[in-house]
Amino acid sequence: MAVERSFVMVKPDGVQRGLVGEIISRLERRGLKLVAARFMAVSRELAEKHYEVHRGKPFFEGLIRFITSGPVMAMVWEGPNAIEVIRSTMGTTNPVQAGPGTIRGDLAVDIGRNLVHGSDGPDTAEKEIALWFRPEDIVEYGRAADPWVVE
Ligand code: DAT
Ligand code: MG
Repeated sequence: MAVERSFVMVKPDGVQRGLVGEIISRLERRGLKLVAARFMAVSRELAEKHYEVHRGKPFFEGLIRFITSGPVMAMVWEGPNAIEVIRSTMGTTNPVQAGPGTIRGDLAVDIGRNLVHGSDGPDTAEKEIALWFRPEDIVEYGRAADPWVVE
């Protein structure tokens, strides 16, 4: 069981709809640990770097406009297998297919307004965390409940 870190962002639709607390709460209740957070406006430059892999796709321009359209809650979450745990908590990219009980399956209906980002693998997690945070922004700490979350 590998302890991992994942970059998670509540996108502008989540902020505008008042779902920041709901999304954080779901990750907290899962047992994951918040180790960095930054409520911020996103520049076009940062958005394009973050979504570089999608450059050239038909939805790229709309995606960049959306992500820069309002503030986001950028975070780093830590835990055993955090990357996969967060992806499954989020649900599939298209909320139409996302299962009930997932963030996107419960709270979203449109692929272009799917509320939340989570890193899709260890390499992207490392890159995204370095893009959005400085090393000193990550807080290392223990929680009394940790032994009740992980054996
Ligand atoms: P995910 O956010 O689940 O990692 P992704 O990396 O494939 O999904 O795409 C990034 C975002 O781009 C996604 O959250 C929503 C948007 N997107 C992806 N595919 C799209 C499509 N076919 N039409 C519109 N938006 C799309
Ligand atoms: Mg992705």
